[in-house]
Amino acid sequence: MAVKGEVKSTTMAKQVKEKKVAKAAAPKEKKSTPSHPPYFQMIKEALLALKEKGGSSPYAIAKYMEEKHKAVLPANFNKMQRLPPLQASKKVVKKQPVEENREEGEESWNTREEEVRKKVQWKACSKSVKSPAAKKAKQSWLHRYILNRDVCIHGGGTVILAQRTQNGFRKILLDASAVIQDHPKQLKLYSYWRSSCSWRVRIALNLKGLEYEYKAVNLLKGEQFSEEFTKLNPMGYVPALVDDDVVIADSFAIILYLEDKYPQHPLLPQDLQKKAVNLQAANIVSSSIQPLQNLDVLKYIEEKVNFDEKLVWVKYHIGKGFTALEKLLEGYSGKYATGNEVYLADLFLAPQIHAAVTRFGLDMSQFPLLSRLHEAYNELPPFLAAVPERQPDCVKT
Ligand SMILES: N[C@@H](CCC(=O)N[C@@H](CS)C(=O)NCC(=O)O)C(=O)O
Repeated sequence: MAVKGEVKSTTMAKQVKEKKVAKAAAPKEKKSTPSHPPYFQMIKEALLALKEKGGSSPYAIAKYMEEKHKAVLPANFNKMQRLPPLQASKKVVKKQPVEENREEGEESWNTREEEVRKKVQWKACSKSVKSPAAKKAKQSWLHRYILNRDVCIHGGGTVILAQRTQNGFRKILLDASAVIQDHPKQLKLYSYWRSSCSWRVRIALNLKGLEYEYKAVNLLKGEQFSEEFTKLNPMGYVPALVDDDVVIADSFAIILYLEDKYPQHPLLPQDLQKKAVNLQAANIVSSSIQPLQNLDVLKYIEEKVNFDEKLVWVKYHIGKGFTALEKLLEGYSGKYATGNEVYLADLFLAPQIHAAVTRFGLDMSQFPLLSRLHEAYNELPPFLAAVPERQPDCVKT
């Protein structure tokens, strides 16, 4: 028989145990990730948009960031300082022979930035230097943001962009292409050269000036069904995009994600009607044409009916969609689908028209508007760089 004390201690032990179990079972609170683009990205965006020679002031940059990203910036986004807290580099920055590192078209540090560099006292920002003066310099006016090879230096009232090299730093011209070229390749695109869905995403990445690593998935070899790829997209379709720890499959979802995260070169117009037309046109292609010409559908028709029937099928469905698109875009088109700016509809139309012409031999004479757009797309570098023939996995037949 248990005595009273024993019962009590058993009950307490039971309670503690239950508490522990409940704690372990409770879902862990997810670490919230900021909904705004990384600070470095926003600073770059501001510098590119402001286009001030020699860099822009932290105030101007922060003002731009605030105007552009007001809705998503944290409530404590400091109005005075307006930049995130100091993050000191762990690396010792050596004084570098700048001329040796200079590439054609680049300015060296021997201009105004050389003075800034001297003032900044590079060694002061290294963790190995602990003098009070160094600490003061670090805390009061030196902010550095290091992201792979890039560094943004905020010192002496000016913010400039520089590139980290083996020997130290060098300035990058504040020219869109130079800076964008230098963007780290954190993005990976799983793509197939001839896939029109991958192609749309390639255009979006090019328009937004985002570098990416091309990961070829050979659809003819069935690589889309591999264990590795189906972890990214259980549907076994390309494209899939990996952006750090974010994985997205489906071209529409990927493009809208890129649009939110990388706002440069907006793909949707402000005008609501025009925006809706862009979404409608994109959807005609992505849900009423492309799925009907997909590899597995065509294989099925070939097997169940015959080889010739698949072309008849494809032409019928492309023609139906194109007829609707001609009518839809009639009142909106300019040089491009919905005016004189490239928007979402163009990203979906370009690969679809190209496939209709080159792969399926569709008679385009019934579609004058789309034929005109096809020609216009063939003159745009971000579109041309995305064509199948220019992809690393292209197979010449
Ligand atoms: N809705 C998806 C469709 C993706 C899709 O159909 N991809 C095609 C290439 S464009 C594919 O991977 N086909 C492989 C197959 O049919 O086995 C998207 O837009 O990404």
